[in-house]
Amino acid sequence: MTVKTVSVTAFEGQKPGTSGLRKKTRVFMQPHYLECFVQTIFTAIGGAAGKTFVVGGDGRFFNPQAVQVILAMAAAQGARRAIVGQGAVLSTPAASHLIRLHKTDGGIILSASHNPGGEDEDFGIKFNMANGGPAPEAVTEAMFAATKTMASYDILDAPDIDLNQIGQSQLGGMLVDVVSPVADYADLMETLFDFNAIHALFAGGFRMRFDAMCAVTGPYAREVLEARLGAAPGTVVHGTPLPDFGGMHPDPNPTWAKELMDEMFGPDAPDFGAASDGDGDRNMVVGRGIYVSPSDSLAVLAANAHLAPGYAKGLAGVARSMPTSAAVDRVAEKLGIAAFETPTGWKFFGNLLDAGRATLCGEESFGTGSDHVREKDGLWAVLLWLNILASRKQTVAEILGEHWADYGRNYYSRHDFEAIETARADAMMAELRGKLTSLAGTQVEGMTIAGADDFAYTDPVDGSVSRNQGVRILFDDGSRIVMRLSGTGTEGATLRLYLERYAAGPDGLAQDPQEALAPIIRAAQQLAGIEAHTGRKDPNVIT
Ligand code: G16
Repeated sequence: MTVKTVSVTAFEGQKPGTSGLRKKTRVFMQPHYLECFVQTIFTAIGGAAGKTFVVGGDGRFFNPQAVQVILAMAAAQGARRAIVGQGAVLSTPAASHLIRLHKTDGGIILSASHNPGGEDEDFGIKFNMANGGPAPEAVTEAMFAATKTMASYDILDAPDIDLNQIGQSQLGGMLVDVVSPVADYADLMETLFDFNAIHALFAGGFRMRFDAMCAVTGPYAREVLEARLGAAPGTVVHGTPLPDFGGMHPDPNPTWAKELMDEMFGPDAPDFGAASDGDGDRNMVVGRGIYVSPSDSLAVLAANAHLAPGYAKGLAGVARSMPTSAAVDRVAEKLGIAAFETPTGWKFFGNLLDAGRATLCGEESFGTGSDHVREKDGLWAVLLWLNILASRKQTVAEILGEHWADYGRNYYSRHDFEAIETARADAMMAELRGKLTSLAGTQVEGMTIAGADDFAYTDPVDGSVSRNQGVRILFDDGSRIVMRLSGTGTEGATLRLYLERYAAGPDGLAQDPQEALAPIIRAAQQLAGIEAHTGRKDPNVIT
């Protein structure tokens, strides 16, 4: 086996976004494209020599071929060992766990998360650090810088290795360890939750539906829910991962997980429903006849986490991304613990978790997690809900109702305007940013604006500063409008409009969120001129 040095011309636009590099699959499949980006990863981390990496992906189209390329490049560049999920598959949280469990130097994860998969859909790649978490901005910026001067990469000229059999083999000087993608992760879950109580819940007739959306979580959910916790066979649906996710859009929200929503709001609905995304880090939770928004889910989990053995001694603090509703802040205040507000992107939670300052983190984008790994974790969130349901012996609707009665309700919704022409979206944001300083004190829709800014974050652990993380317009009654452009799309620009209004109760806690937020929605249209700029009046996705 020989090492080939391949000369290349640098590609433009290999800039990591909110969570790694995401592009159309065909872009990744063009000669040298993936290789160049893998080379920049190794360059940015000071080389691969002597290092151990976890490698795997969410099983989407091109995942197996990409893993072979990464292994051949790691071997050519002197890596010591690669730990690979059987079949080249690992969910994102399971990869994070393996990085930590084996104390590796990091991991390369192949996924475009909740974006559809297939030859004409999306693909992605990201690097996670030795703590198991996504590379911080300083590292992704070093990667992007390296992409611009890329001139060659080294790769081993070797036949593909068999990744379908668990066991060890040698690729050049590198040991390849093919491991079960599921077993270690499932064992970790047993250390955090009261499996006996959840088992008893299912044994008592509690019914659940888990929609894995033909993506990576199917085998994890079957093992944990059906095999270890005794949920009825068939609890997990769409449980076989497919390269194109069976044509499903594996984004667990009411729009894309419509089949689950219809079942949960239909006759004879199960007691509890959940869905997860392409790579298993996102979750949606639904009770019988009631949808739980991700921001409310985070708040309920924070208020009740002590009921699970892994969190019985309480939480050090909680963290949420800036656009996530402030519902969890109210819980933190009552518990007397810190609440952190970070920019969008799980990577911003890493330092807080490592420093022991936050135990639970969450985002409006259907991500919730804790310090057990350094990624958000869909099945983990579902298990914490199950533990709480088993312990409180109440329905989801009762738990949510009591939560709102205790803390008040943060009405919340996100409106997405997808595939807008990038120049028009940029012009709209620039115009809005230009008038932020003049908004305070003015009135819109009968509401007074208290202040407006572009969110900047100073990491309390390492002091690094991240600017321009989203426009905030704050009203004097605590309501908010937040606007930013997504960093995970692959087509044009996606405008995310986040809307929030607080109702203290006891009255007015049971409104329809879109009705409760109607004046704020109108205010956003007026202030940003969304229709005038983009030609779009209504969003494509509402969560
Ligand atoms: C990623 C990030 C999340 C972020 C989400 C949406 O999730 O890890 O922190 O909230 O993207 O980001 P954006 O609003 O920029 O599209 P995932 O599940 O796609 O890896």
